[in-house]
Amino acid sequence: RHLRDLNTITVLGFGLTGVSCARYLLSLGIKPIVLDTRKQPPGLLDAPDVAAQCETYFGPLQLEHLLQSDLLLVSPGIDRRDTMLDMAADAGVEMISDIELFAWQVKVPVVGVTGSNGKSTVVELTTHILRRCGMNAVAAGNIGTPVLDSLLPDAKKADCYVLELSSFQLELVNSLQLTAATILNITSDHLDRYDDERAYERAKHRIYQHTKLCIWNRDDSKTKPLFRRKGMQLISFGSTDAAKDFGITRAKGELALTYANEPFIKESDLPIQGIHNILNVQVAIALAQALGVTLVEAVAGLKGYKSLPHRCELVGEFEHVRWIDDSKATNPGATIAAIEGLRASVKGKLILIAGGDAKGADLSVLKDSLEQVDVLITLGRDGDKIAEQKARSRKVHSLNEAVAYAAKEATKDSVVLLSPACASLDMFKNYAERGQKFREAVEAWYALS
Ligand code: UMA
Ligand code: ADP
Repeated sequence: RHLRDLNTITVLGFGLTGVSCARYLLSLGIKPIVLDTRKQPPGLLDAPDVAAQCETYFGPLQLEHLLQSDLLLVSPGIDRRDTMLDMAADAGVEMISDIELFAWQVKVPVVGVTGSNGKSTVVELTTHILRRCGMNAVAAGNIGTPVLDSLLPDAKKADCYVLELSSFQLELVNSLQLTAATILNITSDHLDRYDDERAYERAKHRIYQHTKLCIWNRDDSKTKPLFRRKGMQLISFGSTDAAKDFGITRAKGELALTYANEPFIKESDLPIQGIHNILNVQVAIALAQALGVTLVEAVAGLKGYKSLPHRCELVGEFEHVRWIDDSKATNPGATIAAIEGLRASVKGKLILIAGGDAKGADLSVLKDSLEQVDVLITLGRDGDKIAEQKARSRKVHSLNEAVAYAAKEATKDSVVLLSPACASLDMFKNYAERGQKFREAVEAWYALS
């Protein structure tokens, strides 16, 4: 595609993605129009130099700005169902995400990761393996670095990309050619942005459109490609053993990962623990193999990987109580994985702190897992809906209050788990701030008591 042939390119949204789109276009000598519904979008503060070089309109959208565009680059935070966007689409304005523009321009192999949970872990782990195998792999996308930043003239040279792709980004992708891609799992999330679960699933499945090797989860049949296009290959992963694919075997009381029924590494030798992380490792190895690394090299490449913060991260052990920050659990699926993964190793009580903005999710799916929790503490906008799933619970209004109550309830060898099953935006800037405030509250409690 020749971007220079288009008269007017409009960037919709001026957050991380919008800034990167505008900066990339400017680097090609194209001056875009930039719109954002917010009067003071973050890009104004973060990239005043970029704003100064573009034609900008901030505040309520105006249809005429959309209609005069030949191409609209839509940020993921913008709801595609917006009436004004519908009208522009009906009028023939082409709409794409930054990922699609990246797909038009990229020259090296790309692998992609989507799913309700585990995306960032798999992207980081795959990138770690590839780098240890000597490749200049670059991680980008929903993980936090917009993809177009990685194509700027002064960006680090990449010989392959590992992309984290959200359902929002995939909605407006049509020609992304992936060497390999995975949908890790599909559980309820983002129902504030989709008419129903099916619409969310369909957005995720767009990742397989032009993918050579689709890596799907045998434990979650929703992840299997719905169509098999010519030349498409499939490989699966999962928690059972499998003849041709990745699996798990249980021998002498210990779990081991298998490929084609052959064990190749024990769980205790992995850098991250828990069944959900074993699945994440299987996928990272499969993605690395698709980019030319052998199984033996990929396994060696796992060494030295450090898990990301706020994903079942140990804050500390104080007076025989372990405090775990799983603030990144922003949907019920992640919280279920944390409870199931931890329960067996907790000798005392398992105390859960949950609640926040549920984004329209059905929280009743938590019911069975909450049976395994000894004390439930709820907070935030949808905390009461979680409390309804268990006979007894304690409602609090802040993380400080939650920590104080948990500390009083905790007995020797208990675990206090912050795994909210909800987004943080009702009370915090983001999940990272929520995790940090939790850590500070725990440290302050033990400093004072
Ligand atoms: N917004 C407006 N008006 C606008 C544009 C945006 O009100 O005109 C609001 C949105 O409703 C949203 C917020 O601004 O609440 C941010 O939206 P954005 O599109 O400007 O977001 P970016 O700053 O570009 O960040 C996005 C991803 N955010 C979202 O999809 C909401 C980031 O993922 C991603 O790291 C970044 O692009 C780079 O690719 C974050 C995220 O929360 C981590 N993703 C969701 C998730 O993981 O669950 C999908
Ligand atoms: P994402 O980028 O999809 O949000 P992360 O790797 O950041 O995924 O992890 C988010 C949450 O999901 C954390 O609470 C983590 O413990 C949990 N998690 C990680 N991998 C999986 C998995 N394969 N299945 C279910 N939950 C997972």
